[in-house]
Amino acid sequence: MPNSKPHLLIAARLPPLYVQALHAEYTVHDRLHDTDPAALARVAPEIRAIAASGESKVPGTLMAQLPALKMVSVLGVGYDGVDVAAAKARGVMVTHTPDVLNDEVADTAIGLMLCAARQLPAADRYVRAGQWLNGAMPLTRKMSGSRLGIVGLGRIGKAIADRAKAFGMSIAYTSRSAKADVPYRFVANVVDLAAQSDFLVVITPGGAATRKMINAEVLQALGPTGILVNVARGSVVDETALIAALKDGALGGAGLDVFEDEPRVPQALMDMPHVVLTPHIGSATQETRQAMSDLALNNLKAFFAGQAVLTPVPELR
Ligand code: 8YV
Repeated sequence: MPNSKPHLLIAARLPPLYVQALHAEYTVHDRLHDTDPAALARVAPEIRAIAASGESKVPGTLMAQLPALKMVSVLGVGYDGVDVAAAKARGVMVTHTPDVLNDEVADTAIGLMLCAARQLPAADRYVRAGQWLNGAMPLTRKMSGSRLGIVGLGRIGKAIADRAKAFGMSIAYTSRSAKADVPYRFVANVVDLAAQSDFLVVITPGGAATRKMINAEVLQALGPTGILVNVARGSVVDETALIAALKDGALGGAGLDVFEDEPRVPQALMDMPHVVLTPHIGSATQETRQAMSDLALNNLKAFFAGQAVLTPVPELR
């Protein structure tokens, strides 16, 4: 019997639990565009869908190589790597996985704030290295009761604010416009927000509109005791300016889950013991990746059954 499973291209490294589920329903071509363009050219006329991650690049040039492409399913809330305008022009649907990861990414942001303020990773290293025997570790900074600035008050930003309330933090935010439905203080300008914050947490979408939004001026405003946390996209922060600010003490510290050129992290950041670094794990728990995988699969399933997809990206709603 001929293989009747629809052909699908995986655009980037995806979590194994999702890849396994994809194999059950589709004829999967894993990253052929990167590893074997000639093989991709042979199967290109068959490929009807792309499975991508939040970090994947799905440019218009890739879509143009796939004449039967009708659907891009992103495992992630962010889809800044997908050329949505090109997809729209070709009649290609794009879906993502909002909401199911709000708690996880918000938990990660709070974890990075605590780790950077209280220096928990350094404290762990202190004990393991036997340094406690020589005396107490240097004092750190208090998080409870301090001032939080949130850059981007979307679904995840609000989940971060909910948690910060329990820490007695005063909460302000910046976004394209003030939100009517929140009790937090709106600050129109990100430099002003930074100047009024002890912690600046970045959770705004990536892409051209926010590229290097957190620049030298913002970091300067956050100041020598300020802490920057980025759980959005590396592209939102000017990494060169960040390294310079951390080096010369213009900025107090940072907790970073995302970087400009993942998985490559600048050596200068790795050499700073007071900076907390994690490998883009904002949504990376068994439970949340399962929920994201289920939603991404259900979007594909609905599409191939001729039904409305569950979570199209806003531009294609
Ligand atoms: C990744 C993310 O998508 O949701 C996003 O936008 O950045 C992450 O959750 C995740 O790494 C899946 O690949």
